[in-house]
Amino acid sequence: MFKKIMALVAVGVLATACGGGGETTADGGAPAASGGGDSTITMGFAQVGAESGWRTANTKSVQESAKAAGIDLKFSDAQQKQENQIKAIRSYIQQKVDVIAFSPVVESGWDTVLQEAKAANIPVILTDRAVDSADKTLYKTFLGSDFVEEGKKAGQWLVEQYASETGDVNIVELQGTTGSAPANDRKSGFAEVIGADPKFKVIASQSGDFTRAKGKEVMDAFLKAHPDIDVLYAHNDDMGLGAIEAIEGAGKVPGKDIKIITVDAVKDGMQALADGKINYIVECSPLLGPQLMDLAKKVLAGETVPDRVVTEETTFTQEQAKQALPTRQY
Ligand code: GZL
Ligand code: ZN
Repeated sequence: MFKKIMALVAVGVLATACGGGGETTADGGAPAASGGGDSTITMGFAQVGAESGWRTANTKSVQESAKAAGIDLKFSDAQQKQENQIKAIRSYIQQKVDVIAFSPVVESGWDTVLQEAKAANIPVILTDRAVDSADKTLYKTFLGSDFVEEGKKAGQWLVEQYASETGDVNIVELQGTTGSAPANDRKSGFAEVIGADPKFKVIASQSGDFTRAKGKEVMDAFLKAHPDIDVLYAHNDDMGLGAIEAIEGAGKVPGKDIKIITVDAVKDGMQALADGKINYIVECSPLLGPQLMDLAKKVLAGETVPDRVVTEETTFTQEQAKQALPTRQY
């Protein structure tokens, strides 16, 4: 929409300038494009799904920010399926949106559709998760957290908590969606930090697909196979909350018998942290909407934007959660 207007304006100006044909409006501007268009930017956003509290908060941030920025948002939910996201991106290309933004559910398999967007001269902005495309011209910028850093922060807390421990520390890990950037990177960052001390043993590690249901199911299996679990590292709060149900179902006390570290810091996670059922949460902010809309306007105005915009985020102990809860935005 936005691009067509600009083209019309150009034609309009040319027409008046060289006195050629092409009717113009009274003020000499070009006639408004069909469909009563104005200079509104149209953005196509292909969301992962609605798998977690984080995702719901992220969707809300994108939708509210588009409205506040006067950007016309087309929005799709892919139910965590890559083929649905690709279909959505293709439909945005057909609709000739001005800009496409999305959070790639997994890292690989995007080059073809991103080349189609490039060929259609529609800029793409990555938000939240990254792609592994070698061709960096396929997108304008990547706005999101540093997931390796998040994994390291989780590992760092564990190293500090068990500094005086001489025996083995048996860890089970609930990974995020297989193949997703947050799962790959939170795993590697954590492993790098705890790898410094052989007492830390990851005795089981499996995907819970970022959902509560799957987190509970996999934790049930871990508990049956391992009576000796000391720590759970879950790649998001939702899987941690599902695991808490499994731990309590096994007659153990979450936060005491089994220490729990999660990532996100959504409201339900922070409540469990304040209640002592989780021991530490590494924040991953879903509030990417305002920065996304700002980046889209800059890209469409032809301004250069940084290749990478890393979101600001922190960590929470049980005490800090009690302080932060009352004013938590998500
Ligand atoms: C991280 C995001 C992850 C969250 C999960 O930025 O992609 O996906 O950590 C969400 O809660 O499902
Ligand atoms: Zn065991």
